[in-house]
Amino acid sequence: MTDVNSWVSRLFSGERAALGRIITWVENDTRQAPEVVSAIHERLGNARIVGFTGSPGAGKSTLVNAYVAELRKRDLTVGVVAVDPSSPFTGGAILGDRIRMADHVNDPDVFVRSVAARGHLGGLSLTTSRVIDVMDASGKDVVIVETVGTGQSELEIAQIADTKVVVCTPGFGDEIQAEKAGILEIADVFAVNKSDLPHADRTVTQLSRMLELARHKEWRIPIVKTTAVTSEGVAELATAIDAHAESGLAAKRGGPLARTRKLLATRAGALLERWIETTDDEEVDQICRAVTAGTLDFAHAAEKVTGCRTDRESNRVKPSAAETGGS
Ligand SMILES: Nc1nc2c(ncn2[C@@H]2O[C@H](COP(=O)(O)OP(=O)(O)OP(=O)(O)O)[C@@H](O)[C@H]2O)c(=O)[nH]1
Ligand SMILES: [Mg+2]
Repeated sequence: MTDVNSWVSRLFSGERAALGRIITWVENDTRQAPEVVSAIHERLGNARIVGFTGSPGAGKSTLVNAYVAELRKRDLTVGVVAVDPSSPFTGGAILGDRIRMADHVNDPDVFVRSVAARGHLGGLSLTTSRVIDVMDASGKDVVIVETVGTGQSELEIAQIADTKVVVCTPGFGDEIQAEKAGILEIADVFAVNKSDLPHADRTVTQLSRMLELARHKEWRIPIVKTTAVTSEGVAELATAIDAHAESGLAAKRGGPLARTRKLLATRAGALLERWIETTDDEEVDQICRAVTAGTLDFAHAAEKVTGCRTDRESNRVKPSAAETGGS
């Protein structure tokens, strides 16, 4: 048995030291990492992956800490991945996260790990996904991913989760900003945290109005009021997460294959973006000229350039095998 294999079998038997070591390998993309990936892939898909995202300081870590306690009451084992896309260092924010998870440091069935940017250019979501996989393979029942902020890379990471909890605070709904649109899109469950502060009910009302306008129809997004510091509402939050996870939607859109697909889509999109920006291709030039001149709209131009079209009926994107021609 190779060194990697022996560590992987220790991982499968739930050994904490193996979990820590193997996460370090995949995180740093060491020479052992590819072997780990293929050794664990058949053990994936058993953990429930729950993402917590939201504005800085909304109380995500405090809420995760309380949610972990709730899961432990149900005798479920838990892995927590705290992602910090902004910091290449294990700095202040991460240290804060560690302290707020302190309730569980002596619990052998809770494993908390921070993942920082650490020079993985554009690869933080891949690293996060791998760390999730390792926790999944180690037999954790639930893996929680906390991402800070609401930027593009944070949203990308948040989307790896099977069930996405968006954490906001009273006042969130007072003004609709563009950056909130993205967060509204990804939410499966809303937590209005710091509900001990004034105006929590008003925020719930505003949010439910916003969500009525959103296109989610197959799943009614629950809005749960929580006070993470006292654990009030956290049992209800856990119930709402369960309901989503068991609705079949999480199964349909989640799991290890869906994570891979999401990451692949992002990378393919980035390639296409670079090609369109830099190519000398005559057809791309023509399409740009037509859009600039107002004779072609962006939606159709994008379809032409990618060779994909959106079926108006089903809203599904398909490769346009038969070009109908004309602009
Ligand atoms: N009043 C009140 N304060 C809370 C509540 N939950 C968290 N806080 C406080 O809000 C502050 C931020 O909490 P964190 O859990 O670190 O928030 P976070 O969203 O993880 O922060 P970042 O990871 O830095 O984005 C801390 O001082 C918490 O004690 C709550 O329910 N009510
Ligand atoms: Mg935090």
